[in-house]
Amino acid sequence: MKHTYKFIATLIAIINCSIGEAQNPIVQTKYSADPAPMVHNGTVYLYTSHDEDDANADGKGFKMLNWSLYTSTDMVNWTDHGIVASLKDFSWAKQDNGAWAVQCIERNGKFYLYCPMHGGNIGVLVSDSPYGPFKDPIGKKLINHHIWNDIDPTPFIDEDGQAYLFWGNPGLYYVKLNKDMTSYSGEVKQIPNTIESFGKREGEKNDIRPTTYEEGPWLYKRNSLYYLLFAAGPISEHIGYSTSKSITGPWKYQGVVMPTQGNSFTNHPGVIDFKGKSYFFYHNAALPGGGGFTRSVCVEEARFNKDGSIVQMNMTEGIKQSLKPLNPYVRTEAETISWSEGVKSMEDNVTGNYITAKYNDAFIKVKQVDFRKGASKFTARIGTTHNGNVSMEIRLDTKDGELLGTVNVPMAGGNDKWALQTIDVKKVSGIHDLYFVFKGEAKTDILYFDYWKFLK
Ligand code: FUB
Repeated sequence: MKHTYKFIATLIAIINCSIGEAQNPIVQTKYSADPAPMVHNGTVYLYTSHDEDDANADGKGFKMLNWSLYTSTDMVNWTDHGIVASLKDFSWAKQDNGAWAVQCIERNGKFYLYCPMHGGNIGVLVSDSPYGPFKDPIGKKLINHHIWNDIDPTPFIDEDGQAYLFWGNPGLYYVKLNKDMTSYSGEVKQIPNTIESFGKREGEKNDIRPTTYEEGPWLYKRNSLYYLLFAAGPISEHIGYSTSKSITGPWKYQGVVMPTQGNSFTNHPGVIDFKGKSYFFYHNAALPGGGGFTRSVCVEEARFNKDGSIVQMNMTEGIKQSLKPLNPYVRTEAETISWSEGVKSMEDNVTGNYITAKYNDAFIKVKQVDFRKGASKFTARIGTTHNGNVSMEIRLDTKDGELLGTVNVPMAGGNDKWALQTIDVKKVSGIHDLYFVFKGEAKTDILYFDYWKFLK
């Protein structure tokens, strides 16, 4: 009963608290962890693991059943594509827990998702699309080296076409993947866990973990130099890194990328180059109700010194400037969000992904929308199960900013029955942050919102 109260209190905290309109964490509509960004055709695909809302309610720590996907083309607005893979995709895996840090990589038009199942080794899924559906092509474990240590796989394809898979806690292991990406040649090798390679561990003497290397390896290459970022100990983790002229080492420890911050006992790195900048992803416990088992992914712009070393970063409010203003004259999913409060993401087989507003005045913000010469109409696919007095206000620049119009939300039915509502709006032009503010007196699920679009 005590746990039930704690769970309910956490849920209330999640949906009622405001932590200010930052850009971090990237996802506010559910907990997310272990960011694994991938750049493909001008879009960032951010795969994450997913901490369930009631994780640790039973005192058993992580509760992780599936993996999610978010995308962005501007680095400030992220579209939720929901759950793209889960333990259920592996017929041979234990189904009750353990969907830890995943990573996706593309090769010859196919997308390979390397999935650790804690206490069950590592499997691989493949799809023709980064959005899935993902299928298990081999029907068995890909890596079966050590039942507990086989976690946090990170794939990497070098310029000569050789692919590698690194992984592991407390040791760092690797194999050379074959061109099919679903098998490997040769033995599993271990990167020697030396102080030269990973730095001396501070604090307690730890024979199993003599260095700062803990888990969460991430491979990245820049100007012919290989970088290995990793979650570093002692707990609570910070992010450290090493470099090498060869992917198989020897690696040289280079120091701290991000110190211990953010109230989660884990952290987890991911690095990409995108549209001329570099970005560093990580996680913390910043959302209301957040903690070591209820984490949230964040991103910072990464900078390098002239000698190639990484400029150390702190956890901040995040990326403020969009890389490309959003076009409001094409259909935009309601789950494309730069910031939200009181909103939960939903998905089903009929509608796909959509959002629900949990209380009066819940809102979403879409950053840097370019209305150009002007919009005069607005249309939304929306609905509610409540009769009367449910509406959505469209406002500019702040949650209480200029009111462009109000959509009355009809009682369309449930979240599988929708209405397409079109209204006249006040003439608007130029670039603005756009707010949708949800109004209604119901105790929960005030309305459902699928997509929107402005008309000139
Ligand atoms: O999310 C579960 C585990 O926590 C990951 O596999 C580790 O990297 C740590 O973030």
